[in-house]
Amino acid sequence: MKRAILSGLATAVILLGQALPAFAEFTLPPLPYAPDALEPAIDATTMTIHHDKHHGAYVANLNGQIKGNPQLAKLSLDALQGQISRFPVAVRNNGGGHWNHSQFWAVMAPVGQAGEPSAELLAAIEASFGSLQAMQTQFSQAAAARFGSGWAWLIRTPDGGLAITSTANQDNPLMDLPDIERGTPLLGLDVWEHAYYLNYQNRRPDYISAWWDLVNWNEVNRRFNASL
Ligand code: MN3
Repeated sequence: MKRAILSGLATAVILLGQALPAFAEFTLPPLPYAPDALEPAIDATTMTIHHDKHHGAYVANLNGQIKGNPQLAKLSLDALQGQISRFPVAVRNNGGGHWNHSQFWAVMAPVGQAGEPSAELLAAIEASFGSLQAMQTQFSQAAAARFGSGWAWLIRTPDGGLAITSTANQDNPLMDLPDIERGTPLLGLDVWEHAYYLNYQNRRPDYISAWWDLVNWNEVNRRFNASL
């Protein structure tokens, strides 16, 4: 009797396995801290709307593209970025939005928990920019100058150096697109108005300046080490 039940269970598991859809959906990662943890630089309402509604919509819309683009189901979010040119613009926008925001939450931390650049990262920054402050100035200028919506990035370039770049909309430096300076993102800042408008209105430079206190250098160090 017991054996029959187990056998029946095994059959059910096999049938269930066959009935499962042949794709894995993308999922919204939870914020790694409370929505108010980044105040006053970024307020809790902005964080909640940004994460739950904006990032949530990119994930839902990306999943909505799987049926029409079944090869999406076989790609990790990271791998998708490097072959984004094969896909329609809706996958580019929502797949980029999902990747970009997943990194954005991770590269921020509450003030006092943000660490500092490792000796190795600091040496690389000084080799490419002269000083940490010079890198931050160049990054802030790229973020302020990005017309309309987009992102500023510190990247590790294919030749091993570091560089500052920016991308429009939800593009990022991993994408295989002709108008993008490619590299491994170490730090990316969202300069869409939805990221700062409630608190800062049109004052994007003030948002950028306040954001530096939130940079999670422990995570940037980890991304730098992984890129070596
Ligand atoms: Mn955003």
